[in-house]
Amino acid sequence: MSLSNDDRYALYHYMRLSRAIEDGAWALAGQGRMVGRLYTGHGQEAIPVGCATALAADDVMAPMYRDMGAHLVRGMEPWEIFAQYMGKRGSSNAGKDSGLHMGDMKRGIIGMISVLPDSLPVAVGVALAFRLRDEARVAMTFFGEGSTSTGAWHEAVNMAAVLDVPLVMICENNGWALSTPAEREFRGATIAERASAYGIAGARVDGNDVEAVHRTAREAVERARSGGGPTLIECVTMRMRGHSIIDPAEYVPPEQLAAWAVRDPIDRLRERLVADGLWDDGREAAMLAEHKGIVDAAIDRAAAMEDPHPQDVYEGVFASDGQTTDTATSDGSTTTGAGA
Ligand SMILES: Cc1ncc(C[n+]2csc(CCOP(=O)(O)OP(=O)(O)O)c2C)c(N)n1
Ligand SMILES: [Mg+2]
Repeated sequence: MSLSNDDRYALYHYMRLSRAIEDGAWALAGQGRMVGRLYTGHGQEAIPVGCATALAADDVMAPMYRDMGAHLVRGMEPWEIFAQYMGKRGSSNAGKDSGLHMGDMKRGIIGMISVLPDSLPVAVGVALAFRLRDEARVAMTFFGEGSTSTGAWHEAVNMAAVLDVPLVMICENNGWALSTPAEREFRGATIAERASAYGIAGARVDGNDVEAVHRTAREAVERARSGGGPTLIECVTMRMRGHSIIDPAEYVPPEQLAAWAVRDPIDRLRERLVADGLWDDGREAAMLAEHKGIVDAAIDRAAAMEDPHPQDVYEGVFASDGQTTDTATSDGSTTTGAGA
């Protein structure tokens, strides 16, 4: 399965833009203009980009808080990401959550669920719906290696396997779950080897090699779409910054960071493109300038948006399908009636 030059440029563009947005957001946080926390995807960009580009337009994806590139691939605009970061009224969840805990069903993106790894059982349900409706569609979801030690993870993988649903499960093994190193999270050598215990396909891939990630994800998406069932893919990578912006991550050994710094996924693809005669300093400078313009314009547009209104705090929170529900009011009392 070979990638065209345009495919490779697109992988490079999405990884670079993702990092430019994160750097812009980091600077914004330093100016006190962010609402809530900022999580990092720095060094892990190959995984969301390589995987999301393997999906078709009507497939559905449930990303996690490090997967900015996956949102971009699905068409989320940078200004929408900054509107979310700034907690604006017109953002994905109207200022009610922060970070990349955002989604857009029109683009097939299920918003991140904070309780880990609960996006996974939801994705199993989405994939099951596709199978029951006889639709040739695929669901994909992402989780860290830390979440694979929870009961919900094992139940969901088992259910996906037994029901043989069209699902691709991406584990981003970045070596750490907050301050807990991988060797204190599980005993087996790999996450991928668990696939055979559940009777499904599994693969382990260098998570900092975007082309390898993409090829592995594409095979899994094709397997799922053609009735071959779920796949568990372990992408081996490293979290290069703290868990979130408030975490200095002093617990990470500097030599571990140094060993991974030379395997940066963006640098690696650029070096390959240069070696193949497809990239040079001029193209690099033009892309950096283009991305700076995109990020600056996105921040300005988001900053000019309206802030949420306190009276809207319950909007979009309760059922609105006409069913009778208990509806909390802004003064804290409860009314019973048609949902708001
Ligand atoms: C059930 C549950 N327990 C704890 C947390 C708090 N928490 C948020 S992120 C995180 C670390 C997750 O590590 P991992 O799954 O490896 O993902 P990573 O952050 O490394 O990408 C924890 C413990 C949570 N969100 N949900
Ligand atoms: Mg982790």
